[in-house]
Amino acid sequence: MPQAPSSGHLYERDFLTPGQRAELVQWLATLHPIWEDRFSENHPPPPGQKQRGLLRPVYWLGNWQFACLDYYRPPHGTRDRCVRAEPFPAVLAELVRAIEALTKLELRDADIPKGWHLNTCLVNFYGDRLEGERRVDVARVGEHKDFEPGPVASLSLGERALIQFVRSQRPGERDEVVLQQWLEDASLQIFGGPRFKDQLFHRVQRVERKGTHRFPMHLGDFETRRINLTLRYVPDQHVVPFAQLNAKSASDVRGYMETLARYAPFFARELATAPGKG
Ligand SMILES: O=C(O)CCC(=O)C(=O)O
Repeated sequence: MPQAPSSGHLYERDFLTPGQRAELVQWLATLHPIWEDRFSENHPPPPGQKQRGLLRPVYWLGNWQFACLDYYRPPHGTRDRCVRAEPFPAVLAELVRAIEALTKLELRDADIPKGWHLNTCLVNFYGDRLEGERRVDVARVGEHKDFEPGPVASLSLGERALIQFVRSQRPGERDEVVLQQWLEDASLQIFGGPRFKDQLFHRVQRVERKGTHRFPMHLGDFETRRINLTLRYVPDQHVVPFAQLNAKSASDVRGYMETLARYAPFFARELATAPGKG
């Protein structure tokens, strides 16, 4: 049964049936996730910051929010940020319908914006990166907010992860942990409302290393022990085909699109219809 339904945070263990889980894992194994840099030529680091890679490989469905385009940040950062991407596979589309229905049942109407539907999926891969001879655990995410409007749902696969919702304190003081939750294999978490979306930050503090889960991904040396799918809503008018992206942003992400197109015909078609092809 869902916990704490009225608080804006809901956690359901064993949300996925073994059949759904197996189908999801089988589909995930066909993906070729990419490593993105945080900044780019036309979106350089702000003063005092340096170029850096994301800690984990990612894959997006519905629309791709390239890190160098700085993600979707309404009200001002909505244009040229969400690039049309592949649709959800059937198994995920069916889960999304159930998750949307559950969200509408359990969260307050006031916390669900008009037109809200889960049309965006970020797939995060957590594990160890090989640096020379050394395995480096990069299975964590620093505190941040998800700026897409309305509730966010997240499906977890693999080793347990500790997610914390925190309140920022003054510089030099430790953040206050307001709620923490272990996210187990096959579980669903939904959070929404002003407290969880606007006031608190969230972070993945660590991912267990029990050795019970390993996912065979197309990720070379990277050893994946957890996969998380976060489902979000971007108003459809803010999702643009690559061909309609402004010239500077298109130039910044063309290389990623070309890498994706090696394995996903969808991206090859998007590139083929874009100005400056070939
Ligand atoms: O991996 C998770 O459980 C959460 C990921 C996350 O915070 C995000 O994608 O914004």
